[in-house]
Amino acid sequence: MGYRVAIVGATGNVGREMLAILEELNFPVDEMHALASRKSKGNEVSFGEKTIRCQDIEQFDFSTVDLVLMSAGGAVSREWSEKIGKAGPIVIDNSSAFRKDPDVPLIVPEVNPDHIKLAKKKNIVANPNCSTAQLVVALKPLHDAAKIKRAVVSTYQSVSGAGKEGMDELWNQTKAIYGLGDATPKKFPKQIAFNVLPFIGEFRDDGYTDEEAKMWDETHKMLDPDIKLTVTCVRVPVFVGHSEAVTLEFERPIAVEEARAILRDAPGIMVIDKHEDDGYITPVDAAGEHAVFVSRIRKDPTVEHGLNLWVVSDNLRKGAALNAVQIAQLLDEQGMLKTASGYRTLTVG
Ligand code: 11C
Repeated sequence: MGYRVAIVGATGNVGREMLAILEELNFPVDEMHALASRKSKGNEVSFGEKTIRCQDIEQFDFSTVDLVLMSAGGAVSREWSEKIGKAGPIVIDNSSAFRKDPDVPLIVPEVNPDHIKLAKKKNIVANPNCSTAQLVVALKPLHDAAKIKRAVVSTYQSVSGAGKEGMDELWNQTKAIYGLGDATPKKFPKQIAFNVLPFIGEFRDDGYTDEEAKMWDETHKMLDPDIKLTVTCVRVPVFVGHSEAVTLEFERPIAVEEARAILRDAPGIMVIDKHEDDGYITPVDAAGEHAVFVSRIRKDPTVEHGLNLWVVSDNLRKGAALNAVQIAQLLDEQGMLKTASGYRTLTVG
């Protein structure tokens, strides 16, 4: 017996990945519904061998499903997620709408699976921002080992973080710059092709962007509010895969070899760290993969107990769709998801 699942935003970059990953990981699905706004109604998406036609969210009866994966942006989540939760199913929400809500758990299963019980409060679980998800997977085992006091993070974020329109803009501008069309920026505030933009999201009054603030707010909620974290988020002309240069200062000594061994043993992490041409990871290598990759592990000699890392992951997968499906698996393991005929057997205590 499997679950009746609906995906809101099924035609977007992340919605399509959610469908693919539910299938790849054999998540027990009995019924799949693809939902979208009225303008995408009737569009088709694939789920395994099946083709599913998108239904209008306004016309859908959410009391007929067990699990809803939301990935249609903050405005749709703010309008719908609480209503859907009250109708019965558990909502895994990929937007920023509920991440700071104290009654909603924000979950990366490798980091804070114990927070999942809070999902009962509103029937909503929040999925973190892509750049935070990969960061906390890498920080958690090192924090457990030597307690991180301060982290300095610079991101190199791909255009797919800004959705299909972001990918189209990089593609079209790249062609246009070679004389095949209009290179005027539309999705991004400045030209992204052959360029680097030190700005993602919206400016706040303090000069940081909301993307930067999400990274410290979410890290504090999931991992430890005492970690001092400062961030610069940068958009780069890469289609898929976010990269992060991470500088860490620890309370206790931690050697490079020890950190490498800890990361190698940690869930969800793949260490690729050799001092040779092919001994590090790039976003092109990480695209389509499930792991958070860590390379370039080095001592930072400018502080007492410091390390530098390079962290890369597929932002559409671990940064969004994969993490959402892993949350669904966690809810299933914890016996927190109902099927049409009651709760499935508990598989984990
Ligand atoms: C980006 N990280 O790369 C953003 C996209 O809060 O879920 C994800 C925004 C979010 O543009």
